[in-house]
Formats: sequence, C-alpha cells, structure tokens
Amino acid sequence: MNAQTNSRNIIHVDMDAFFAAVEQRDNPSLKGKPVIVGGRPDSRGVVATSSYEARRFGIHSAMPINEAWRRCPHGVFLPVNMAKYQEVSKQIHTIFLDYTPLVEPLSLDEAFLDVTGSTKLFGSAEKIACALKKRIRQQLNLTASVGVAGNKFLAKLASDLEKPDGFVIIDPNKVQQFLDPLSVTRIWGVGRKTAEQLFEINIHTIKDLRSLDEKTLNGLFGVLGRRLYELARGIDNRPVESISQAKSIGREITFEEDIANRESLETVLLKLALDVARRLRRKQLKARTITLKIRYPDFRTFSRSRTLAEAIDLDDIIYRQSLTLLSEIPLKSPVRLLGITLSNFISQEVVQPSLFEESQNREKEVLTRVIDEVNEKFGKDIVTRARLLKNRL
Ligand code: TTP
Ligand code: MG
Repeated sequence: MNAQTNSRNIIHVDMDAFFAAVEQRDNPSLKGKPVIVGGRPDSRGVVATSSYEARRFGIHSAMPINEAWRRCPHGVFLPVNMAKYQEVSKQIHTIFLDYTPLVEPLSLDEAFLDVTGSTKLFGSAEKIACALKKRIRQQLNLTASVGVAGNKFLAKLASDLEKPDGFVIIDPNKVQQFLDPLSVTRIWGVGRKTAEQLFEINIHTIKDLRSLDEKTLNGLFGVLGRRLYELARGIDNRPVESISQAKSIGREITFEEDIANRESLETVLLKLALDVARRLRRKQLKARTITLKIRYPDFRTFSRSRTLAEAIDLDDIIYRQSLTLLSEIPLKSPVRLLGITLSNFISQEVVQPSLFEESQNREKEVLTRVIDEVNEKFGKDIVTRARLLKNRL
C-alpha cells in the first residue's frame, strides 16, 4: 500500500498559542501584546506558552520564566489557569463532534479527526476543515491551525506548517514532493537520539532517509526501522482512535532475561502502570478494571483482575492496585513477562465529582494533568519517577 491508494480524510487541528490566546480573548486589552503564561516574572517556573507577539523576543514554551522576563520585561506575565483551558478544550471538542464521532484528542488543544465518512453529509475534507476553523473563530473567538491529508502523520505535519491561523492541504499526489525536503526531525518518533544517529550516517532530509532500504533501517533502529521506512514515504496506517472505541489499554514487557527479584518486578510494574495510566488519561477515560498478567519461562501464564467501585486514572492508584495484584500471585520462579491491562472504561466527563471528595486526590489529578501535558510535548519521560531513573529500563 502507498500513500496514493490511501483514501482516508484526516484533519489535524492545533490551536494557536492556546493558553495565551484564551487569556488575550478574555482580556482584550492584552490583544497584540506579548503575553507569557506560566507565572510571575520572579517565579522559578517555566513558560507554558506565549503569544506570537512574545515569541518575537525568542520566548518559547519550557523556557525559565526569569529568562523570558529578561528578554521581554514589558511583557504581560500570567499564571496558568488550567481549569479555564480545560473548559475551552471541551468546547472545541464539542465542535469537532458535530462533524465526526472519530475524534482523537492528543492534548488540550490538539486532535485528529477522521472525516472520511462525513464527506457525503458535509462536503469535502477541505470544506469541513474550513468550517471547523470558522466555527472555532466565531463561537470561541480563537484561531486554530489545521492540516488536511490522507493520514495522521501528514495531517499533523501540515497543521504545523503555516502557524498561526494555518490551513494546509496535502495533495495525495504530491506527498513525496512535500516530504522530501523536510528534515528527518519532522518525523514522528524521531527524537534527539534517533536524529543524532541519522545525522552520523549523513541522513538529514526525508529524501536522504528514503535512500535506506528497510533491512538497513531495521538493523539500525529495530522496530522503529519499519516505521521510518513507511513514514519517509508518507505511509501511516494508524487509525484515528476515538475515545469511545477503546475497549482496553494494556502494555506488557517480555524481559531479555527472566526476573526473579520482586523489587525489580515492582519497578517494571511502575513503568507499566505509568504508561497505561497516561494512555488512559490521553483518551479522557477512567477504568474500573485492572488486570495483571504474568508469564513464566515455561510459558505458563497467569492473570489476576480486580474491578473497583470507582473508576480510576491516577498513576499512584493504578500502581498500587497492580502491586496488590502482584502480591496475590505466588512467585515460584523467575518471570518472563509482566503486563497490565485496564478495561471497563467510563469517560472522564461523566465521572461524578462526588467520587473525588478527597481533596488530596483532586490536587493529584491537577498535578497529573500538568505532568501529562509536559510529557506529551517533550517526549514521554521528561517528568518521571525517581525509582525509574535509578533503574532505567
Ligand atoms: P502547543 O500546541 O505546543 O503550543 P501553543 O498552542 O501554545 O502554540 P502553537 O500551537 O501555536 O505553537 O501547546 C498547547 C498548550 O499546551 C500551550 O498553549 C500551553 C501548553 N504547554 C505547556 O504547558 N508546556 C509546554 O511546554 C508546551 C509546549 C505547551
Ligand atoms: Mg497549539
């Protein structure tokens, strides 16, 4: 299969300077001014985002606030009002759902929409993308950048190309022309490490990357090799996974060497718990059932499940539940595989607030969401647990 035969219509929407744009909207005196969201100039925090006026001073997300202040002392520095941005995020999501049920949120201000099945009703994907931008502007008084293409990878690239207020459509017949001059760093999954490896062998652009055959790429990058081979050709068959479609979220690890030590198993469990919990929250779900799976070297496999009265999505709670399940399985020999699966979902939006009376949990929820946002932007292990740092897996 190649990009040309792929007949899906995918739209990627990403709001412009999201937190800062919401603040400018709600206080029109800030329009046209450099607005930095993240905290007071004398605070020790980092910039969450800044308006495009502030970006001209070299300010960007994750820069220390005091550095931003040094560059732009006349800027308007505002605290993060996460509850407000979450509310706006919901409103954007509601607009998306008017055009397709296949909406996959990536973060508060970003989502994929599969509109393949919507074109009969609403016209071409281009028309739908136009309508989305218009409604976001008229109803919410904000601007979004959109990308329209045959798959997720290309649509996301496209939405980023003409920010702010961007609108880029990738013609299915010109995919290669579009991709070839771009840097390999634009490829999803190519982080700093992979990029450095590619630069070392003189691969800089996507065109360069196409000169490597699949076998070479597999040799260099293992499982990522095949993805690189495909993405360099604009092929990406991943479906848009809407919230309601997921039935379970799981992750398991087969160890290179069987593990007998319980403490090591617990560390692996923490890693697995953090991974499934984050994916659960990304889909704005909570789970009521957690299942632990263990496989021994002779392939005997055991699992233990527990269904809880309350749906959960916090790292700590999922980790604690998985530890309890582990303690219920007598460890008679070393372990070959360990896995956690979450299922029995409910949408976060329908969870009754009364279920979270403990304010400690509410604080944890807010903190967890902030950590998720940071990890989402900078690769998933920027904010992690000390236990995992000590035992880098
Ligand atoms: P982005 O979409 O990366 O940034 P943006 O919307 O502010 O600007 P643009 O898309 O036009 O480049 O992130 C969305 C929001 O997520 C952003 O408004 C603030 C938050 N965020 C952080 O809190 N920390 C970060 O490091 C980043 C990158 C974003
Ligand atoms: Mg954005």
